[in-house]
Amino acid sequence: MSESFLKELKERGLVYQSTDEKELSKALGEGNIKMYIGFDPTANSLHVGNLVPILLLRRFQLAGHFPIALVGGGTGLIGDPSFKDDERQLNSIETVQSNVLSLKEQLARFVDFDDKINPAMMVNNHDWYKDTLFIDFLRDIGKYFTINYMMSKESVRRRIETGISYTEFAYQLLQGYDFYLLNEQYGISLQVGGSDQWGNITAGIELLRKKANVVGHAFTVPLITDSTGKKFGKSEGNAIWLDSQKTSPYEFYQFWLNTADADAVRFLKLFTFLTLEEIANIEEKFLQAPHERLAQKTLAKEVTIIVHSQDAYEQALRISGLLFGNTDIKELSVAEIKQGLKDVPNFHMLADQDRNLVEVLVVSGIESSKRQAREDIVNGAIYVNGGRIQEVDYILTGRDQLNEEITVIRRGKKKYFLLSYD
Ligand code: 629
Repeated sequence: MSESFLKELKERGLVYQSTDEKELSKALGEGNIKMYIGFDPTANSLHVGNLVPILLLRRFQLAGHFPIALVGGGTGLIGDPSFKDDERQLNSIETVQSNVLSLKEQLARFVDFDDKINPAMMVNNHDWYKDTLFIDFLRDIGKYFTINYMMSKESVRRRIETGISYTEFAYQLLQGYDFYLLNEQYGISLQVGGSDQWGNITAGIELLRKKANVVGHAFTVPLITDSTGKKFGKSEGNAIWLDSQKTSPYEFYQFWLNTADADAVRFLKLFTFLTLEEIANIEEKFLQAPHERLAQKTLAKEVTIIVHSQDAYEQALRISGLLFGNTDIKELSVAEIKQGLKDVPNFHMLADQDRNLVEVLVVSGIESSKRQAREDIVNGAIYVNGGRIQEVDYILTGRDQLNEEITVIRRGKKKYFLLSYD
């Protein structure tokens, strides 16, 4: 079953580099392997760029192994130089501590700590670094690493020109020591990370071999890019966060729905728990009718449910339905309407002024002339907050202001406009 687990991970595109594959496969075969993935608290939320490793924790648990999520409360105070062009600004201790709490809460949603057979675990490397003496660390750990070895890491090499502080240079030793310590304390023998983590992970393998005479295992997952080669995980320059306060479930859903045809099936394998067989079925239908976007819709649905909830998915669907005329505005709260209409033309109005609808339609640019506005009203093409208005001298007043914040104007079936009040 374990050999088939590794095989499945590979078929899903989840294995990029690895230590000796026979050894790895054997270790998985012996069953119940303990593996870990680390996340540094550099922000107060994880983002979709972390999602493949996060879901891997769950894949391991589902396959009967023990996943351990490490939150880097210690390493987060230092800053990983891997694939960063510039030295990082140090975060304050308070910021790191508060980020640790947020990350712990988020990670906890993806694994089960109470499983009777193979429970997950969470550790924080600040728990051991807060008591580690510098002199001890240099004597006990530093001695195992030559400068040549440390400088050969890609994360260091690419910074030779621009500069790297001793602090960030030392980062690989910390991650190396984590692996060593977790092996000693809990028997963790496998570390997984993104391909940017290979240098740090192999530092741990090296330490395990030299200091404990233990063969550690590791593999990396590929860094995800989309078919245009663009870095994955941003929408209009903004990161897509897992925290619903930072990226609403609706925005989150839309991000996945907008996946290019060329990426959608690959993403189903990377980001969902659908079986490869189920994905093959979806692919077949998708290739026959790409315009129906079955792959994107399934992807957006599955990932929104995994990261948020079934309710959040249904809410996202309802909000999405607004623009396409499938959802009645009355089914939505003002907050939901604002999300769904955040990209439609928005016209600012003074709150305490009653205004003639025809006039508003013209000054806001919804209609090109008063004559056209009147004609559309009479023909029943103008809706205020979902209700058709057919009186040409209708006056917009306070009662048309939802929550005293907005009025939704619709022209025809799908053309939306927002009036918002200052
Ligand atoms: C101590 C710290 C460890 C093991 C790992 C770490 C964190 C690691 C790191 N990881 C990235 C992060 O925290 O910086 N040094 O943002 C991030 N990771 C997930 C994937 C990644 C990686 O959390 O590995 O490749 C991208 O998703 O960049 O003992």
